[in-house]
Parts: sequence; C-alpha cells; structure tokens
Amino acid sequence: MVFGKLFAGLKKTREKLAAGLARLFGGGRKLDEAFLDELEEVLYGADLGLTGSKIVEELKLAWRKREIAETSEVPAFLRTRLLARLAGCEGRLARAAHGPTVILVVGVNGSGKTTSIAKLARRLQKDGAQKLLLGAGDTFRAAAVEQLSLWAERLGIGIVKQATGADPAAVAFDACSAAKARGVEYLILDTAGRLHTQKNLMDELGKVVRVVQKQLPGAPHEVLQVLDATTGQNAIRQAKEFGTVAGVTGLVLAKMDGTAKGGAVFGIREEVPLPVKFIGVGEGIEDLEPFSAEGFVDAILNFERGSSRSS
Ligand SMILES: Nc1nc2c(ncn2[C@@H]2O[C@H](COP(=O)(O)OP(=O)(O)O)[C@@H](O)[C@H]2O)c(=O)[nH]1
Ligand SMILES: [Mg+2]
Repeated sequence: MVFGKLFAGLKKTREKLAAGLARLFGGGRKLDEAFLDELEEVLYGADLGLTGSKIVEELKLAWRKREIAETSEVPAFLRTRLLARLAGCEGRLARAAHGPTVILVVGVNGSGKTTSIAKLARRLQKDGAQKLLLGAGDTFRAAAVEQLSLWAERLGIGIVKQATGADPAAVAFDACSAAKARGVEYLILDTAGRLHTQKNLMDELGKVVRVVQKQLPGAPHEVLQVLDATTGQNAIRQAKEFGTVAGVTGLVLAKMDGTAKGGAVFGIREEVPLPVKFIGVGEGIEDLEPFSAEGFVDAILNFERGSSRSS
C-alpha cells in the first residue's frame, strides 16, 4: 500500500518529531509561552528550521486572539499549517501531448540520480507504460553507464549509451532519435553529477537541454533534481542554487529512509517554489513514492489515518 511505504520511509523523521511532541502533549500541560517555546525547539530539532519558527509565531498569534486555548487543539493547527506549505507538491509528472515524454534527471554526485531513474522507470511500468528508454548521459565514469545498463536489463527496457568520455549532448541526441523512431512513451536521461558552481559542467547541461529541445519540441517535459535528504540544510541550499540555473521543474528527495531530517522539505519550500514530486525510501527498485502532502505530514506527525482531524 502506498501509504504504508511512505509512512515506513519516514520512520526516523517521525521518531524524532513524534517523541518530542508526545513529551509535550503527554503531560496535561497548559497552553502558555513556555509550552510554545518548547514546541518551537522540538520543531527545530526535526530540521523544520524557519518553518517551525514561523508556525509557532502563527500559533502564538492565534492563542493571543483566543482562537486557540488548549494544547489539544495544537496538533490540528500544526497539521493545517504544515500542509499549507506543501501546497502544489504532488507526485504527478508532466506528459507530452504526443510523442515521447522526456525526463531529465540532474543533481550533485551521489545524490541518488541513477537509482531514482531506475525506480521511476519501474513506477511508470507499473502505471502501465509499455515503452521506456533510458539515456546514459553520465559519460564521466564507466561505472555510471554500467550501473544504468544493469538496471535497464533488470527492468527489461532499452538503453542508449556511448563510450566513457563521450559528449553527453551526443548521447541525448541519439536517445531522442531512438525514442522517436521506436515510439517510446518515456525517455529518462541520466546526467553526471555536478555543482551549480562548475560553469563548464552547467554549460554542458545547457547544451544537453538544447539538443533535447531541438529534437523534440516541448521537451524536456520534466527536469527532476535529485537531492540527498540526509544532507538536510545542504539539500536546501542545492535546491535554491541549482534550480534556477538548470530549469528544474520538480524535486526528488532521495534517501529519506536514512535520515531524521525529513523536515528539510519545508526548508526547501521556504526557499524555492519547486514542487517535491517523489521521495526515495530505500535502495530497492520499488522504493520511490509519489509525494503526497497529506501522507507526508501525517507520517511525520504520527497522525493515524482516521484520527481526530478538526480541520
Ligand atoms: N537508503 C537509500 N539509499 C539510496 C536511495 N537512493 C539512492 N540511494 C543510494 O545512494 C547511493 C548513490 O546513488 P546513485 O543513484 O548512484 O547516485 P548518483 O551519483 O546521483 O547517480 C547508492 O548507494 C544508492 O543505492 C534511497 O532512497 N534510500
Ligand atoms: Mg549516477
């Protein structure tokens, strides 16, 4: 079940946050300044950063205006305000009106790009896509092409590749031509890891995008930036700095299972208007979940489905 996997993948973040919240809400305490300050600390500890502080400010205001009087009303307030900040995030991908839908995957080294591509391909297959094609655009390392080839083989889908050191724009060109010729539904292009500060590599990425655009007008339909969720604040910075340069359309937060820093999603939303589209919850081929704001917030707050939600 979708909900189950997302919930399980957020275990570490939930444990961190829920333990603090349980302590706060467990003791039959009064809603007062001290309570609100402690709440802010708990949220801060779960990497909610600025968002946590802002929500506690909103809560203080509501409390002073007597819109809220008791601690029992706080969880629902938190939930509503957290959800509002994730508006627009959902695990849907843009599609080409006709012809291949092209998804370009970018990000820094080791963030989880190649693995996320395999998982995404698997998910598209399960959703009914018959013809997929991968493009081995990380020509920097031989191992990268091998890694993607292995996944393609396991998934039973085609891959376009060239020798190590080849121009990634040439691979993109070949991959687009093949996608058109073979009537492919989805073409997913891998890229080498790069930092937004590496000008030549960013230029190279620009060239890949231009080649794709020329081959298939309207493409790439998605440019997904993969972020390593375990890096917390660093992931937030990467989203901010990279997104503007590379025309990113959505984010994939990989390795969410390995971190208690899931709250960084909110920090990312504070900094960039990009939607979070998928989260990685493990190393296996099935471990990619479409992002759901409700699923995410309920999982980290430990709200059970059907539990009291006054909003
Ligand atoms: N636990 C966990 N590991 C992941 C996840 N996504 C990727 N990884 C691991 O992160 C490492 C780097 O992934 P890779 O896809 O090669 O990164 P790339 O350099 O960006 O292509 C590999 O060991 C992956 O198995 C995830 O969602 N959860
Ligand atoms: Mg890779």
